[in-house]
Amino acid sequence: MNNPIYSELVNKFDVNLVIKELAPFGNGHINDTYLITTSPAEAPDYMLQRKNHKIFKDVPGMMKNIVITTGHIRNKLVAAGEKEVDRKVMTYIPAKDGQMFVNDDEGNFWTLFLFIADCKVVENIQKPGQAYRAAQAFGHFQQQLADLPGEELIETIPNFHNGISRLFDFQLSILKDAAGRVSDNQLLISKIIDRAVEMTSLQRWLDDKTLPLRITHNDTKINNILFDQDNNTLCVIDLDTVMPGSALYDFGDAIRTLGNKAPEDEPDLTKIEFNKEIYEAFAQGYLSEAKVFLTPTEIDNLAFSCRYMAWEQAMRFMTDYLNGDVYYKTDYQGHNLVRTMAQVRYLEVLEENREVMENIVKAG
Ligand code: GN1
Ligand code: MG
Repeated sequence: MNNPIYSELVNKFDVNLVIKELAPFGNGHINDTYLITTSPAEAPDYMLQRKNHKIFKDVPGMMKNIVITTGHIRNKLVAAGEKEVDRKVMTYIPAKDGQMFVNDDEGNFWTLFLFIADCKVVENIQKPGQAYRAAQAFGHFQQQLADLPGEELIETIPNFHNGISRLFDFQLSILKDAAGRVSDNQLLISKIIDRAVEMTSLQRWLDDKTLPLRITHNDTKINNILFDQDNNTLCVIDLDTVMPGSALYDFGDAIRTLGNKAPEDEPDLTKIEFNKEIYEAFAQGYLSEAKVFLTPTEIDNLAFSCRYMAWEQAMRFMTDYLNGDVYYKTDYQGHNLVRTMAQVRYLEVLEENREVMENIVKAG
């Protein structure tokens, strides 16, 4: 795929590169990503990404967040004498006009960043040691940003993990019933609504400052960490949603995928089981980095955050299903419903394991 349109786009960035090949990359639900292989072979490769501006309504603001946070991390790495800075933090390339993106004729926003070579993304962790290191990477990321004033960052997607506002959107989708899907799914809907009082407490604690607002990643799926070939972590990627949030979002969201033995869209609900070993390793790894800055209330609610994020995600998938599949990319008809059922089942599994999870945090 060596379309002239892509070369034209790439030429607008402030970098000299010769495109050898351009190919779709990865499996994100939101943006479109392409790997640009360059010539000569030893020259660095790049990633070209079309940001979904229907979802990210303020791409310039989002890119400003990314520049501020990656710059902050980069400065720390340099000060610490890190030799491979470009492998430990993402490097975005500015456009020739100084902006951090390029627009095409259709008003899309394109960004370019350095491809980190010799690395891998994992979709599923089975080894506790790897989960421990992944948790350290996310905890370290939060720690690196702990001294960055939150006011400098915008809310890329307002109310992104705000359970009260997500619940409102969900109820609206039920009332509108745009795709005529409510009546067939009453039981599933009630499983989400039944937990609303408990789950919205996280947002109430943020509102009344029982929980502190920090700078968080907000999309800590395991596939947002790069590992080297020896399974050491290199850096945290997919920084689109880095913004003020709760540390609990990041912990809970990571366990949403890592603590589940099955994928987030597993159709066979009997396969959805809690992975205690991985959870334990993750909790210990996270605490090894985050204990120094977390408050006791945050630590006390780490296990709860896992249930919260599963609930929120179930509600988001179901909202999208009821709205007629307008947000997430789907692979087949009913994909969002399957995702919702899997998330609700996972939530139930986490509820069954509540005590075990709380004890592991206490011991960590
Ligand atoms: C989206 O694009 P991806 O897969 O990194 C979503 C996350 C969800 C996730 C569910 C901006 O992330 O919040 O948790 O799908 N990102 C956005 O798999 O909505
Ligand atoms: Mg991603």
